[in-house]
Amino acid sequence: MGNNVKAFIFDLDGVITDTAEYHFEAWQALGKELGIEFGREFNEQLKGVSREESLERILALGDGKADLSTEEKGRLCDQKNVHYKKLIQGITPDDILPGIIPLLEAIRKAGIPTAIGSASRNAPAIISLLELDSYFDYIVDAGKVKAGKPDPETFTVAADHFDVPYENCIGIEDAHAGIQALKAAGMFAVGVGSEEHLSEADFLVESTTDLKFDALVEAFGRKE
Ligand code: B16
Ligand code: MG
Repeated sequence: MGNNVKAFIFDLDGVITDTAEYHFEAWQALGKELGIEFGREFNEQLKGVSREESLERILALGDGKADLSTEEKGRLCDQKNVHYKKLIQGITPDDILPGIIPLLEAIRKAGIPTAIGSASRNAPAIISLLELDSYFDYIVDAGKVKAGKPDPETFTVAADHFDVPYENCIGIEDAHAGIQALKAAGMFAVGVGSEEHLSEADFLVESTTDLKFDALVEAFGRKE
């Protein structure tokens, strides 16, 4: 089983661990300073998109704030990241989402390579805090790509690293922008979350607990 699956590529935030909550807290704090308030529904739009694009979307909510200089925007991104890095310091292996370790073990047993495809420049640090380094053969973060999700580059760079065809890759994502990136790459897109946000996924599960190796490979096989 799984003969034609040549790589598994995992999004980080929302799939391996729930750092979205920390991103939300840090962006909300920055927003408050700028007089821009937003809640969880708006935060959905920040999932999977880059730090810079997240700031643009927040500023667009505020009165004329989108006109800030590039330097000022860079400073605000740095400020958010300093806060975010403080918040993630407490991450431990207990923060790995349910179902992920059994899935990674099954993939290892099948001898299929694994990568992280994340928009976060903090991805390598988070994988280390989770003590998952030995489960991933390669990490693609924002520092390795020119265009972030929904552009396919985050995922194609990972497949190219393993020298495997895109159509033989399974990608797992929790964000709309991430599913779009996987589809644009021609990969099999597994969504974790609600139909409302991830309707374009090839295979949808409600939570990471439902990410079972056999079910994923079988769904991939049905699509072929
Ligand atoms: P950083 P993912 C994404 O991670 C987050 O979902 C998104 O909210 C964040 O803005 C982006 O990383 C950049 O993160 O500021 O740490 O570089 O879902 O692609 O793993
Ligand atoms: Mg994500």
